[in-house]
Amino acid sequence: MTTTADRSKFLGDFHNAVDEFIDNSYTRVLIISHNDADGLSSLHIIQNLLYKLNIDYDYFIYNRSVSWENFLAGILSKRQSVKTAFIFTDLGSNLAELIPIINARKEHFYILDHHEIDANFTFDEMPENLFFVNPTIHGFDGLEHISGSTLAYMFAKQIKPSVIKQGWLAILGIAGDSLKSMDKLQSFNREIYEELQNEELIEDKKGLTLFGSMHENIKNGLKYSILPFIIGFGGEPDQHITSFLNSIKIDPKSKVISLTANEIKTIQQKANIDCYGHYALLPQKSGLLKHAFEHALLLNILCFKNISAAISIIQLKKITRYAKDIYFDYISNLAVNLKTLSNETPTYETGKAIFMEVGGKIPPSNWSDTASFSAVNHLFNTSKILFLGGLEIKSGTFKLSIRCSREYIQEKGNGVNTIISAIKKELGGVGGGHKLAGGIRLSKPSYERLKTLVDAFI
Ligand SMILES: [Mn+2]
Repeated sequence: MTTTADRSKFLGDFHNAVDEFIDNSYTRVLIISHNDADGLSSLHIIQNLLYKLNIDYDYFIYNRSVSWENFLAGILSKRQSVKTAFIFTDLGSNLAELIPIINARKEHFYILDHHEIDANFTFDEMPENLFFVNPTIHGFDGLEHISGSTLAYMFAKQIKPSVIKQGWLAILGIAGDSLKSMDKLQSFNREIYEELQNEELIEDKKGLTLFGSMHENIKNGLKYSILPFIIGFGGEPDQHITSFLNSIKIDPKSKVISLTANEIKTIQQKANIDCYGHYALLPQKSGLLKHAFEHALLLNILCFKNISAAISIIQLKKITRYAKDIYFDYISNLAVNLKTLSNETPTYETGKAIFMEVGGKIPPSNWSDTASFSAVNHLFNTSKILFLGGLEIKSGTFKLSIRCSREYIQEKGNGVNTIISAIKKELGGVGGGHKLAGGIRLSKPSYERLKTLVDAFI
């Protein structure tokens, strides 16, 4: 990827958007952002910029549950003013849908996104009032090279250098989107990570990485780590983990981040795990919120449960009781679900696909996240596509979460979204997704046909 990325073309788009934004001296800006940790971090960065510039602003969160047309219908006012601008962060690359809307407006639109554009879109008809900045069209990887919040941060800092103080927000976005240890960051993500580290706005540490539970003691760390999920410890009873730790003379109550180099070595050897790497701490926060990965995960969880709690918690130094309970509920359920899944054999398996029917074993509301983290943790054969789900009683349809690993994409190319389109064309159903993850609902007869035809769609 790095070899094909065209940095100067991307920076051309970027500086053009920055210059336009400065030259137009807008009086009002509407921010539209995505409902996840990366989106909320981007939102806060842009809000901070506008506050510093003394520009009046408002924001809206888009969760993709309605079309862009329906969503924007409630936001675009009858009165159009060239003194108003829209800034989209961490979303807005559905250009086939958005361009006709933007074409009909007078306001300027800035789209700062790192999601891939629609496969069949061609760039010949860009509206004059659209400033589209998306590094993926110039060959950058939207996960490893640049997050939505990294792009928002670069934009804001270019306009107002003092935005650097809010750079820690970009690290939240990176941690939430990339699901990797910080030593794996590349390109712009790496550059801003090092910049913020040098400015002491974040702290980089290395050690045992039990993401999801870095703020915990080692007993809970092994039990509730979701990245990696540790088979044999994850979701297992306390007693089992405690006696293991006692047998290797490690205090189960030791904090994960306080383990000595020798203790880490012993744990890795005796538990047969390989999880050592870099992680980021936010020096101005405490407890769970001090840990960038866990903070980001909390935002992602809250985005689905209580979006206003998610938006307000970014501002807090210390987690609320309410948020802490939700986080613990989530992580303990996920660990148990991943344990259940890792003990299951596929319900049905073909040359290219694995079907896991988990109805009655994992609650339907957890299917999607269980599927995602089983993919990230390679809990199923990574050369195949995972279809996880079952009959949803309330709708009477089969609900499937479809996942593949990044390794699969690198080797085989066809992503989940392409597979879903092929299934819908042949068997009907509703659904969609992106390269690595998506979902579909099918009638019972269609689901049965899918099981026999699946290899033809992949
Ligand atoms: Mn993002």
